[in-house]
Order: sequence, then C-alpha cells, then structure tokens
Amino acid sequence: MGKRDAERSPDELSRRSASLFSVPAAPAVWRLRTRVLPLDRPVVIGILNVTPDSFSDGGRFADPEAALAQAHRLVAEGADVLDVGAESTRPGAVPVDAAEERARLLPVLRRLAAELPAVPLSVDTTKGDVAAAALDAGAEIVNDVSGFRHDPSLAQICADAGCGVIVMHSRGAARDLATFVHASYGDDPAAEVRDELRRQVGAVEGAGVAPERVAVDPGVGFAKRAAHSLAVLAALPALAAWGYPVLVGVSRKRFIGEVTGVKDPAERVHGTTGANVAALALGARLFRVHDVLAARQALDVARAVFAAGERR
Ligand code: PMM
Repeated sequence: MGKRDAERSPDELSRRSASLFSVPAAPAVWRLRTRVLPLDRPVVIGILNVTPDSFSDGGRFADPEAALAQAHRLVAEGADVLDVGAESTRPGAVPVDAAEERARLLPVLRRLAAELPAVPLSVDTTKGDVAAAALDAGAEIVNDVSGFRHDPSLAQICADAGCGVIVMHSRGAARDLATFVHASYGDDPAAEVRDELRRQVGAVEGAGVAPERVAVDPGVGFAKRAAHSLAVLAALPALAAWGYPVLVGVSRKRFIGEVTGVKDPAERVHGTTGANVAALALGARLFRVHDVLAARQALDVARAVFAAGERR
C-alpha cells in the first residue's frame, strides 16, 4: 500500500497534484481541412453569431459589417479560431432554412477567409448543404450541435472535405436542443452523455471522418439542467481519456447564472472564466467563448501554472 499523505514530502505532494492537471491522452494537435492546430496551449474559439436572436448577443452582429468588425476584435483579443453561426439554438428561436442560413453565413465567411487568412474558421451548422457551401467559402471546421444526428448527409460531406469536426452531445430535435425536454438522466448523467456521444462519434467515423479530425464536446446546457452541466464538466477527465481534443462551450450559459445569481448573460464573464479554468484543469483544450480577452488571459495563466508544476 502507498504512504499516507502525512508521510509524503511537500515536493512529492506538489508533484502529484501537478500531475492531476496533465491528461496523458490529450493529443498534441487537431487536424483541420488545410492545417493543423497545435493543442499545447489552450485554444480559444471566439463566437461570431450572425443571427438576429442568439440567447446572449442576439442581433448585434447580424449585419455583415458589424460581424466583421467583431471578428477582427475577437482575433485582436487572442482568438485562435472563429466559430460562425447563423442559426440560434435559443429556446423558442425561429428555425432558419438552409437558403437563409447560407445567405447570412457566406458573405461573412468569404470576407473573413480573405481578411484573416491565418485564423481557422468553424461553421456552426446542422445542415449538410450549408456546411458544404461554408467549406467551399474557406471554413476549416464543422461544428454541429446536433452531434451529426439531424442531417445524415453532413458526416459524409465532412469526410469528403477532410475538415475538422466538432461532435457535440445533445438530444432531441432542433427546437428542443437547448431546452430541458430531454433532460432526464439516471444516477450518472456524465456516463449517459458519454455513451450517447460515443455513438455519435462512431457514426461520424463510420462515414469516413478520420479520428484525428474529431473533437468532442459534452454539450453544456443542451438537454442538461445546471446539475447535469456541472456533472459533465466534473467528469471531463473520462472524456479526455478517449484521446480526442475536448471542447467546452460554457460561455455565459444558464448554469453559470444559476451558480452565481447573475441574470444578464453578458455579465456572466467571471463565472465563465471559473468554468473554463476548471475545464482546462480537467482536460479540455478548446474553449468556445464570447469574451475572448478574459478567456485568453485566464487560460494562458492557468496553463503556465500547470506547466510549471509539470516541469518540477
Ligand atoms: N453552444 C451554443 C452554440 N454552439 N457549439 C458547441 N460545439 N458547443 C456549445 O456548447 C455550443 C455550440 C449556444 O451558445 P450561443 O447561442 O451563445 O452561441
């Protein structure tokens, strides 16, 4: 049997606690359509919603010029990737048809690809033909909040394009995704989420997407009450152990409002920072956020602390 903690030297104890923060299975890179994203530093993904009705910044960047200005600001603040979405998942949001989604996304994606060529672009869509057009316009990543459940053509399109894919856990149809309609779990919500996500990843890889192009996301707030979101975050090490890069999207979400009592999503930045730093310690490497500057600084400092521990 091992020694009791009281018998360990302070050095031994701090080495052990530093190793709590290193995830052996974390891959070194994530392969995208035309490039490779290093994962040795937390990857900050800036959210660019070109929708009139996103839950926390709805409407502000629907105009392409405003969206471009916001994109430049996010990159100046330290975003490594931009995730551009044109369909809100907000409960009660009006569904957007593919033509409308393309019309909102493509002008912005084309301009971003030309003006910020060093920044990989992700498209947040559940529709195959929207993704195909976005990839043509320069996107490197497809981020599907349905976890490739809604459109059977999407995984094949991604396999053919060789793009990065984000497979997020969710349940139900588009209108229910970010609601509690399907938020019933047994004793171990995180294990249930992993089982379902495993199947979603299996389907994506079955369509021909290479494993090194896959990132996984437990889908914080999607068919999850606050307790479920906290449980899936706490269980991130088991997800990271699969060996795919792990993404979390905690930014300004309702569970943060419930923990902090902050009602206005735009004022949840400090709670978001807490969740992101905790997620980094538990194995996440990709962080989808509205407030890039806060995430960049907090995650870089947290990583520097963990790295100093690992060098000892
Ligand atoms: N959350 C939202 C939208 N897209 N994508 C991924 N991969 N993970 C998320 O958690 C996620 C997402 C909803 O938030 P928003 O309306 O503020 O964009």
